[in-house]
Amino acid sequence: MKNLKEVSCRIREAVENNEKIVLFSDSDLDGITSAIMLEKSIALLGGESVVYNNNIEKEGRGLTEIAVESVRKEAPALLITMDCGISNFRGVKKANSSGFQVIVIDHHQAVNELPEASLILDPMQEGDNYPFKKMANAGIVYKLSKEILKERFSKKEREFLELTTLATFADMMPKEEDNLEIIKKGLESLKDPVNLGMRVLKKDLSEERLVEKAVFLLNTTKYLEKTTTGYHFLIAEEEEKAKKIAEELKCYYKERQELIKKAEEEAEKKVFLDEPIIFLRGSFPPFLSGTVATRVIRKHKKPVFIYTVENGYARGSVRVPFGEDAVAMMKKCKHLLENFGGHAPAAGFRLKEGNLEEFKKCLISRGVGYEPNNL
Ligand SMILES: [Mn+2]
Repeated sequence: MKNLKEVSCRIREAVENNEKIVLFSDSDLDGITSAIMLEKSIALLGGESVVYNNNIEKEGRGLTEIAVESVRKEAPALLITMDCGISNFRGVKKANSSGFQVIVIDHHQAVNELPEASLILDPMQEGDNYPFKKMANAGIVYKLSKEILKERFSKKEREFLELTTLATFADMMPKEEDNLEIIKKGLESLKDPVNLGMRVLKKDLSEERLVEKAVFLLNTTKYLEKTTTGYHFLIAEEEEKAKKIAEELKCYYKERQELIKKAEEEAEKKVFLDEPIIFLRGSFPPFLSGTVATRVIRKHKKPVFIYTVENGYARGSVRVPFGEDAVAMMKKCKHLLENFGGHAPAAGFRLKEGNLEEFKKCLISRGVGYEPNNL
């Protein structure tokens, strides 16, 4: 994998030189497990790192300029993004000028150019010849940890397999090749979990049911000061604490289910089936657009663009029918967008509110929804 050795070397060097390391990850299960594995690897080498999860509601997705403001007080430092960063051109630029050296670790598609990071670890980037491209970000960090820790990796192997398995399920990555290898071993380990949080959730569940439950409870959790309850749950070292957080997670999950139900009903009312794409504005909280879009496409099987508007900007999620490519669709109209990125089946975008109508027209006029945008 391109830059795997280089990133590993740079992290080991930072630990040796007592440099400050900031880990900035997405706040979903893939992001938090990535951050936890790298944090633990660095700790095992005798180094220290500070973890920040992306507060998407406040900062927007990824290492945005606002997110750089949140971590700015840590500069100068080595700043490592995880499960985000590959399309945060402006954020990375700002981080560079704020006293950070940036490493991007991501598994999302790069859009046109690459951010000005000192190193980029992303199997989707041009020039990466690693044959398997469909790992969760945690899968990449799993391999990186192995490279960083060398023989010491065995101490963490089981727990990291468990965490990577959770992330691979949460991100719905295909159960094949590298992923399958990890999942098999991860599920085996989850029969009697090493991770304390997972032990607390397990009770009498089978390992498969445990993963399902963990994905429900941990893929979206409450944002605290710098990190999320999901992160705290998975790093808990005392059973009482883990149990207490588990109760909070269950409560938050319930509240969220109610919000999702309402948002879904609202979206369903706004679907016009006469158009080749579903393009609609929600009045629900912005972080729900992805979940709602996933539910809408399950039902209607045509490209879905769902967005919310705040301060003159629209931010939304795209889901497309199986085998089509959401990022390729948006590339056709990228002149109207401020930012976009993601995977073929699921992506996101941001644009000026005033460009919304034009964006929709552009997509339709360039064939989106009429002809399949095949991969
Ligand atoms: Mn991910």
